Amino acid sequence: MAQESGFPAMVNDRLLRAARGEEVDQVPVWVMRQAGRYLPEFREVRAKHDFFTMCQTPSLSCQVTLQPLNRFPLDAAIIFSDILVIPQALGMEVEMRPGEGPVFPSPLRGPDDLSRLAPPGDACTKLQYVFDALTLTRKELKGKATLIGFSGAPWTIMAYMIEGKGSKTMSNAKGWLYRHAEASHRLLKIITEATIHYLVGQVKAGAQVLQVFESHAEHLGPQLFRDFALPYLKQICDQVKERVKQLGLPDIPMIVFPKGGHYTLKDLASLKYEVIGIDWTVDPILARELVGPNKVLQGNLDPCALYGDKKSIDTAVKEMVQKFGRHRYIANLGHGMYPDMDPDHLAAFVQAVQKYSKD
Ligand code: 1CP
Repeated sequence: MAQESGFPAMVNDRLLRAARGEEVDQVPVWVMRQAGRYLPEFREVRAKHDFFTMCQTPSLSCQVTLQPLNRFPLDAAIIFSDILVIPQALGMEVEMRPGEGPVFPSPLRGPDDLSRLAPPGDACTKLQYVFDALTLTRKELKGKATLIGFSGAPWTIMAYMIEGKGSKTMSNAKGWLYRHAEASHRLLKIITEATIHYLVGQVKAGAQVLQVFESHAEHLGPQLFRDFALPYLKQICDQVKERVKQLGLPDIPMIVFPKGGHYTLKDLASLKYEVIGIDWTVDPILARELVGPNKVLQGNLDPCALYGDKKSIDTAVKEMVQKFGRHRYIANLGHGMYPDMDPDHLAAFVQAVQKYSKD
C-alpha cells in the first residue's frame, strides 16, 4: 500500500479501501459530527475553551477528534475544525455563539464588499493550525482508522459569507445569484481557489480522504446548481487531484456530500469524486441507479433514527445495509449527530453496521 513517509502503517484501512472501490471484510463506518456536544467528554473540553480556540490549538483539536474513536470502533476520524475557517482565512470575522451557532458580525452586503477579502492564495498561511492538527492526529491514530480532512463547497461557504449565519431561505445569498451573477462567480472563484490550496495542504499534512460539504445544496435547484455549484465542485476535485499527483503523493479519494441535493446525483456522478454522500431523503436504490455502478455511496440513516430504541436502530441499519449492499458503500448517517443524542445509541448504530455487513 502506498504510504506517506513518517506516519504509522495502517492497521485498519477499511474505509480507504472502500473509498477506492476495493473489496472489504465489512462495511466501514463513521458518522458526521462524531466529535461533538453529544459526548460528555467533548462538553468538558468545550466548557473550558472557545470553539475556534479549540480549532486553532492542535493538541485540543486532536484530543476531541480522537474522543469518539476511544468509545466506538469507527473506521475513520474526521479532523475537528469547521468549514468556516475559510471565510476567516479570507479576512472575515466569525464568532461561535452558544445556542446560536456561527455568526459573521459583518457579512458581505454587496459586490463592493469583495474588495474586503484577502487574496485566496495567501489564505492558507493562516490555516497552518489545521495542518498541524492533522499531522498530530495522523500520528496519534497509529493507523487504527483513516483520517478525513474536509472543507465546505463554494456555494455553501458563499451562503454563510452573505447570510452571516444559518438561514431557512438563503434569500440574501440566492438574491446575489439572481441579481449579481458576475460578482457571485467572482466570489465563488475566490473561495474555490482558497479551498484548493487548503485541501492540498491537508493532504500534505496527512489527511487520507477529503470530504467536501455542500451542506446547502437543498436551496439551489438543477439549474442554479449547474451554474453556481457544479463547475466549482469539479474544479476542486480536478485541481486537488492534479496538484497532489504533481507533489508525488498518493491519490486521495474524495467524497462530495450534497445535503438535500437528491437532484444533483446524476450530475455529480460525472465528476471525479470517488464517493458521493447522500442524506436520508434519497432511497439508496434510486441513488445507485442515478450514480451508476462505479461510484461509492456513503450514508444515509436519518440521524433522528438514533432517538429510537436500540432494537429499532438495529432494524433500520439492517434495512439500510441491505439496500446499499456491502460493496462500494461507506455507512454513515444522512447528516450529523445532534447534541441531545445518546452516545449509547450511536454505539448501537455502529454495532449493527458491523453485524449486518460482514462477508
Ligand atoms: O466530528 C465532526 O464532524 C467535527 C468536525 C466538524 C465538521 C466536519 C464541525 C465541528 N463542523 C463541521 C462542518 C460544518 N460546519 C458544516 C458541514 C457539515 C454540516 O452540514 O453540518 C457546516 C454547515 C458547519 C457550520 C456550522 N458550524 C454550523 C451550522 C450552522 C447553521 O445553522 O447553518 C454549526 C452549528 C457549527 C458549529 C460546530 N461545528 C462543529 C461543532 C462541534 C459545532 C458545535 C458548536 C459548539 O461546540 O459550540
